[in-house]
Formats: sequence, C-alpha cells, structure tokens
Amino acid sequence: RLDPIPQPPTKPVVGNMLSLDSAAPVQHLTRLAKELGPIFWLDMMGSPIVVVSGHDLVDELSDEKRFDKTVRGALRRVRAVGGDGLFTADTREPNWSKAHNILLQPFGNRAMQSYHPSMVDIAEQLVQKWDRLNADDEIDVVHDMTALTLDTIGLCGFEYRFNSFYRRDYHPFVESLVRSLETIMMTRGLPFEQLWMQKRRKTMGEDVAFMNKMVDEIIAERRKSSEGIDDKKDMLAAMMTGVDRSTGEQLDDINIRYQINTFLIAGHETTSGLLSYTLYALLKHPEILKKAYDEVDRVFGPDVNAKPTYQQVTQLTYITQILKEALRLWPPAPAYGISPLADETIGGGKYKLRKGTFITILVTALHRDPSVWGPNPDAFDPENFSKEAEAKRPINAWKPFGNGQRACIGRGFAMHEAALALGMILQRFKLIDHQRYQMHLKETLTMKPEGFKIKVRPRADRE
Ligand code: MNH
Repeated sequence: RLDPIPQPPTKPVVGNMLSLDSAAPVQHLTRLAKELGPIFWLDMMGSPIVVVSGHDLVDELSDEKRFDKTVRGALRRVRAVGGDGLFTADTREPNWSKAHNILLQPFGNRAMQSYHPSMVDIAEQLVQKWDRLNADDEIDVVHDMTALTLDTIGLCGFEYRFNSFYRRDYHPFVESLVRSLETIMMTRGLPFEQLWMQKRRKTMGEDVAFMNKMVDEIIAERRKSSEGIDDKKDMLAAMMTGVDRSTGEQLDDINIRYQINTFLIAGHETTSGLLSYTLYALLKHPEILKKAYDEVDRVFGPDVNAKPTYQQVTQLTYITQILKEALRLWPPAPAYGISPLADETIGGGKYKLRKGTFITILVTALHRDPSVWGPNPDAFDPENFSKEAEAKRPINAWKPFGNGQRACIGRGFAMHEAALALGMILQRFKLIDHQRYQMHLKETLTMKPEGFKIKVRPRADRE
C-alpha cells in the first residue's frame, strides 16, 4: 500500500515492531534513515509509520494547510500527565486554540524581560554551587542542568521553588514525573503487556495523583491569596487572568493544571539537554570555546558580582550561534509527528499518503542532510548560524522546535535561559573534561548525554 516507499525486512504479525531497538528507537531510526534514505516506513503491528528526514520532503510536509500535528504513540500516552495541555492537545480540541491564544503573551518577548531576574536568581545558585566545589569534585552535568531548568520554570511559571540545588535527589514532583514518563515510554501496546506492567501502572496512577494534587493546591492557593492575581507576573497569573480573544473565554483550573504539568515536562528535559550538549561541544572545540569566552567577557564585563541584564543576554550573539548549532546536532526533542489532512501525494507525485497516515519527522537525520549542511554535516560549526549562513539556508531545514502553529511556544524562554546560564558559567569557570567523555545518548522522552561529568576551576586568566 505504501509502495514505493522503502521498508526494512519484516516478521509475521509484528511487522517491524520487535526489530526496532526499544531502548534507543530514535538512534535506530537515524541509522535506518542512512541506510534506506530520506523516506521509509515501518509496520508497527499493522499500523504504518512513515519516517521522513530528507529536507525536500520535510519542506513539503511543513505546509500546515495539508499536514497537521498528530498526537499518537508515546505522546498520546503523555496525556495521562499533560491532559489537553498545549503539547498533548489535538489542534482541533477547543482548549488548544484557547490556551495558544492566551499563552502567547506570557511566552512573548515582553514577558521574558519580567522573568529575567528570576532566571538570574536560579543561575546564580548554579554558579555558587560550582564555586564552592573542591578541586576534585565532579559535576554531573545533566543533573545540574536539570536542576537549573526545573527551578527556573518553577519560579517563572508559578513562583514555586523546587530548590533543587539544596537537595541531593530531585524534588518529589520530578521523581513522580520521571517515573511516569518511564512507564509511558516502556508501554508499547504489546499483547499481555497490561499484565506484567500492572505494578508500574499502579505506581503511575499514584504518581499522577500526587503531581495533580500538588499543582492543584498551588492554583487554589493563588485563587484565594490576598495579594491580587494581577500583581503577579508569572505564567500562572497570566493563565488565571487571560481571556481568549476569539471566544471571550478563560482557561478552567483543570486545564491550567495540565498546562503547568506540561511546562514541567517540556520545560526541564529539553533545555537541560541543550545546555549539556553545548558544554560537551565546547569541551571538544577549544577554539570555539575561546571565542565564547571572549564574547562573554566583552558583553558581561569582568565583574562577576554584577548581575547580567536582559539586554546583555540578548547581545550574546556568538553564544546563541553555539546553542543553535548544538540544537542542530543533538535536537533534544528528536522527532515529531504529523499526518495529512486529506489523501496526499508528496515528492513530485512519487509517494501517496492516505489521510491520517502517521508521519514522523526525524529531526536528528534532517539536521544532517548533506543537501543542506554540506559534505561534512557531523562537524560542530557555529558558523552554520552566522547571519549570512542563516539568510542563505532554505526554510524548514532546522526544526528543533517543531513546525508552524504547533511549534514550541517556549523557545524564546529556553534560548534566553540557556544563553544566560552559559554566559554566567563561562564568565567564571574553566571547564575540565577529565573523563575525556565520549557522547553516549540516553533516550527518554527526549535524548540526553549519559554519564557526562566535568570538573571546573575558577578562571585564572582574568584577575
Ligand atoms: Mn518546547 C512544543 C522542543 C523548551 C513548552 N517543543 C515543542 C515542540 C518541540 C519542542 C520540537 C513541538 C512538538 C511536536 O510537534 O509534537 N522545547 C523544545 C526544545 C526546547 C523546548 C528543543 C528547549 C531547548 N518548551 C520548552 C520550554 C517550554 C516548552 C522551556 C515551556 C516552559 N513546547 C512547549 C509547549 C509546546 C512545545 C507548551 C506545545 C506547543 C503547542 O503545540 O501549542
């Protein structure tokens, strides 16, 4: 039916299902894309998934008049936590457009300026922790970056302090969230799965109830707080007061809870991955690191006690190029799903796709398509994001934040937070790759470098 789209060899009944590496599906798909080309399909026990990574095809599939985001597979199961929050809602669900309209403001540029002091607050906790380490102490990079991004979204989102830098483990909310996401990723809809996963499913029920209760209490507390909601400038206040201009309606408290759960899912794993990959890249490229230090010194100045301003962070243009290049080589959200709104033909008449077909855009492979990135797409090169290079590049070649109206609403937030944190780190520390770490990707809902540890020293080159 999907002929002439290539497909790897199948087994009876399960099709390609069991031959897909379930611990590292994205990396497996990325290898398959190298073998089978810019488009191929897999038979997942009767339901096909079309995997696309060639730029020409992705460009065509980015037309929102013909294709829309689809919430299926693991993402569908994330609704157990995210409900009809923005990330896991179908575009046609009324709460998607309602929340989209209301949330554009608290994720806009102006709002970013009001979050900036809170972002500095948390980034200072990170650098203070690093400042007080002994010379031999190792830093678990992903752990500390996750602490940073979680605490940042907690404070900017709803004035809650997870205080991750004051504990050895993560906050109980995060333990529950991570455990639930694990269960969601393990579930594959295989026969008898329900039976052997009974214990996990029960735990997940308890975890979700715990997370909902905590967030519901924060919302209820705010509703009855004597300080007016209007005095607060966080995302919660914006959600409680915002009115959708096209319906005249407000968000209800259950939906606000789902949005907060969503920000905590979307807001901590991804940005922490970005920062971890960036530190990795800098350690492996001393000449790029040197230019990054020069920019931070020029923009932030030598006084490490002066808090960086919002304006200064926006001037970190080379740091931003580095972050964008890290998002190219290691997109923390490595794939996203769409489907045709009607029967479609793509690739100049070559490939027929029925209405509703599940299509995965494999961003990892798209971002290394030699037709866009040249003969050496695996090399880390921030010049890929110089003004000139960006202007020359075809659109829809770089998709770390997804597509169109369903693209990431938190991208400005994430980029500001990441540039600030990286700037404050580089302003103070020399980075040491004492393990000579080699990239090893661990897949959860996102992808992160596993076992990545560094050491730091105060910079000796600036007194
Ligand atoms: Mn985020 C959607 C990547 C940071 C909140 N985000 C998406 C999508 C990608 C993505 C890709 C589209 C998914 C899809 O099509 O199914 N997000 C990222 C990356 C980072 C990131 C790579 C950091 C780097 N995201 C954040 C932060 C927040 C956030 C920070 C919130 C605080 N993201 C969202 C929400 C959506 C989303 C909400 C869903 C938007 C919508 O569909 O309306």
